[in-house]
Amino acid sequence: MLLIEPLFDGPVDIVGDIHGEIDALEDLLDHLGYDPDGRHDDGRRLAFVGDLTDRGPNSPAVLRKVMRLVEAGRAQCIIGNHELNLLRGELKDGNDWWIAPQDPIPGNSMQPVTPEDKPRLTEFLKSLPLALERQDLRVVHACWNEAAFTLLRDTAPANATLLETYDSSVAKLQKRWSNPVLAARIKREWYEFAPLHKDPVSQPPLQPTIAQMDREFQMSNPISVLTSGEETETRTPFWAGGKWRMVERVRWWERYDDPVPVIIGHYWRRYNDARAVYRDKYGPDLFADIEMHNCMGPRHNVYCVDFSVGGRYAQRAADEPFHMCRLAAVRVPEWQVMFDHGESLNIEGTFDAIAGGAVRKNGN
Ligand SMILES: [Mn+2]
Repeated sequence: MLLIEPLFDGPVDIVGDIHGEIDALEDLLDHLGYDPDGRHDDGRRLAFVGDLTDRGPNSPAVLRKVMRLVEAGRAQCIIGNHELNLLRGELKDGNDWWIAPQDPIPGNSMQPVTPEDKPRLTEFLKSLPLALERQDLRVVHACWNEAAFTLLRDTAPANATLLETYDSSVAKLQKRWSNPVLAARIKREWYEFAPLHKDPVSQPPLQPTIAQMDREFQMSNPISVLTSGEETETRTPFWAGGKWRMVERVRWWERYDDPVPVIIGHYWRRYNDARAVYRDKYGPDLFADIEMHNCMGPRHNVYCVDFSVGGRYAQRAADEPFHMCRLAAVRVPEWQVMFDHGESLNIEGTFDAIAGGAVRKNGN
C-alpha cells in the first residue's frame, strides 16, 4: 500500500474533484497553460486530489486522461472515496458506469467503461497513494490525520494492498458489532425506524446505537478517515444520498495546528452564490463562514479545492445554468485558485515561505 508519496518539487497545480466532467477538466488545464499532453511552458506539473469519477458524463475519459498524464510523469494523483468504491466494486449513486456498465440505468447518460479499458484502469486505481507531501505542502483527499497515518504504518502489513487493509478494518468492526448485545440493540432500533427508511420527509429521531455504529465504522478505519473525513453523531438525522444519515461531517481542520499547509477536496465547497443549491446534502454547511478565497483552521492553512463540479450533472439534467458548480485548481507557490471558466483569485491564508510562496494573512 502506498501511504504518502513525495509531492513533485517546484510549481504545481493541484486539481480538485472532477467527477467525470471531462470538458471542465480540458478547460481548466487549458486556462492553467497546459497543452493536451499535459506539458507546460514553465515546467509546471499537476496533482489530482482524487474523486476523478462518477455522476458526470464521462468518467472513463477523465480516468484515461489522468492516467496518461501520470504515466508521462506530468501529474500525480491520490485516491478519493469514489475511487475506493470502484476498487471495492461497491455500487453507489453515480458509479454504475463502472459497476454495471452493461446494464445502464434508463435515462442515465454516463459513458460506461469498456471491457478493454477496465483492467488497465483498475491497475491505475490500485497504484494511487493516499497522500502526497513535501516540506511546504500536503495533499490528501479529505482529512490530514496523523493518527490514521500512524495506525496504518504500525498495523498494516507492508505488503498488504489498500483494499486488503480497508477490508481487514471493516472485518474487525463487523466482528465487534456482531456481539449479541450490540446486535440486538441495532436490530431493535432498525425495526422501530423501519417505516421511515425510505421516506425523505419523515424526519426520524436519532437512533443512538445506529449512529454510534456508523461513527465507529468511519472513525476506526484509517483509510476512511483519510479519504472521507471525520464524522460524529448528528443531533437531527438528515436525508442524503437516498437515506437518513445519523452521522455528520466534522470540521477537522479546526484542530489542525501544524504549520504545513494542506490542500483537500471532497467537501462540496460552493462557488459564489451556489450555497443554497446543495445545502444540507451532507448535513450542516461546513463552509458557512468561509469565503471562496479563505483558508480554514487556526493557522489559516487548510484549503479545500472542491468547488462542487460533481453537482453539474444534476443542473444539466434540470436544464439549469451550471456556472455555480465549478472545477478548480490551486496554483502553488502563487496560492491562487483558478476555475474552469478561467477566473482566478488570490487565496488568503498563512503559507510557509520555504517554497518562495507569498505569505498572506487574512487579518485574524
Ligand atoms: Mn470525495
